[in-house]
Amino acid sequence: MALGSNVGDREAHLAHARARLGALPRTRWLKSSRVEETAPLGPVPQGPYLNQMVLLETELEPAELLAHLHAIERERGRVRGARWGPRTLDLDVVKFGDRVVRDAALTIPHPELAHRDFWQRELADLDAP
Ligand code: A4P
Ligand code: MG
Repeated sequence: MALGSNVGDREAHLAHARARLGALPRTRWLKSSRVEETAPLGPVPQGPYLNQMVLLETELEPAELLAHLHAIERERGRVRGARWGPRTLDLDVVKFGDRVVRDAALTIPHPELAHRDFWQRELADLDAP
């Protein structure tokens, strides 16, 4: 699961997300990566992000997990503006075990997985002993 924030108190938004993800039903917190400051990607001019990756074990279905993620984003006042635009909190499912999902609401693995160096570094943190 990828966490991203580039508006407001970015550390506080990530801390809130970690706390809520660790308390999801039928879900166990395993570990988290480093927090990195990253230059904004994409066409919209905006401030730098804090990004982090967390590893969870869950019995939730991907769609159930997504509904929780949207609720957590809303708790931080997330307003859905331009795609790839600035946001208080963005929660993306990067991988879900070996599951492949391609429907209107979810694409797993996340299509940007191969293109984001910082995600690769953070995933490596999760792989480290
Ligand atoms: N959705 C589909 N697949 C997924 C998935 N695997 N995980 C759907 C989560 N959501 C997924 O998302 C729109 C819809 O995507 C969701 O309602 C869900 O049904 P959104 O969060 O409103 O839109 P978005 O985030 O603007 O678009 P998207 O495609 O999720 O973009 P990303 O990949 O989140 O990119 N620069 C830096 N440095 N760091 C960043 O983290 N992030 C973005 C946004 C742009 N630039 C960035 C970063
Ligand atoms: Mg997103």
